[in-house]
Amino acid sequence: MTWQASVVTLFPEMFPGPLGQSLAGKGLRKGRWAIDAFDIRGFATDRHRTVDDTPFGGGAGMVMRPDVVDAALAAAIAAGPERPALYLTPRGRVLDQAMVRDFVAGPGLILLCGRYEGVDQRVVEARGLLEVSIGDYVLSGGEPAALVLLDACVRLLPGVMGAAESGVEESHADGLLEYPHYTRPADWQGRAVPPVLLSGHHAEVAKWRRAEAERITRERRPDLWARHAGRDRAPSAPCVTENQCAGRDRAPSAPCVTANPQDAAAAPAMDGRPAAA
Ligand code: 6GU
Repeated sequence: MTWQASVVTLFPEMFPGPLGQSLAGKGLRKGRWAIDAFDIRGFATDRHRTVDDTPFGGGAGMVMRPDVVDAALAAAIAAGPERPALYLTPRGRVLDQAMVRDFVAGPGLILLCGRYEGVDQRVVEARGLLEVSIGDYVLSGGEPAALVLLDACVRLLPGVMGAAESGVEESHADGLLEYPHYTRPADWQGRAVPPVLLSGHHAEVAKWRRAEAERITRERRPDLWARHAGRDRAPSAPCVTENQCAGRDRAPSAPCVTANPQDAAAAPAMDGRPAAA
């Protein structure tokens, strides 16, 4: 089964965009994944093709109309009703590698991209959309965030990344940042490569890399380090879809956010990361 991404957007020509290049592009042409875009403007009903209106309560900017956005979403959901549906917004739960792994374990994703001040919140509620952010800064729309999220997912699909092992040792795979890399020349502008890497002693190399990964994580990301150090005791972040729960060897600290993503009654949409228990 092909992993299917459907993007609901006012700018369908932005897709696949950069994902048509390099390894993601090769994977796309090989059929390892597929992408289609649903043009929200195509679901407008008036002769001006209106997709937005002024916000109730006043204020700056425009809000995307619930009726138009919902019709576009309905078309994407009809094309693959078993897929989780996400709304990309800086108000969402911040994406991490565990969420990416969970998305990849499923059949694909439906990604709603907002523009202007965003989408009428009633669509998010009615469709039980999982609200996801890619970090604490503001983009002009959800489209670049959708491309980032899809890049993170697609590279983990079987047959997309070159070396199978390059998914295991990379940053965040074990909750640690990755050790630094070196190649020839062994001496460059008077800078030597760490000697252990030239020793041919595999066990020593592995030990050095592990120590470097831990040091760099401790120095740069005390938040990741605290979670890594306490990973046997503290429960990890709640899972995002049912996939992660199924593969878990212990109870999550919180229930699935989207036990059934299309069923609005199953779970409320999430606006942020819950505190670890
Ligand atoms: Cl998902 N959307 C927008 N507009 N800005 C963002 C974001 C998403 N994630 C971080 N900033």
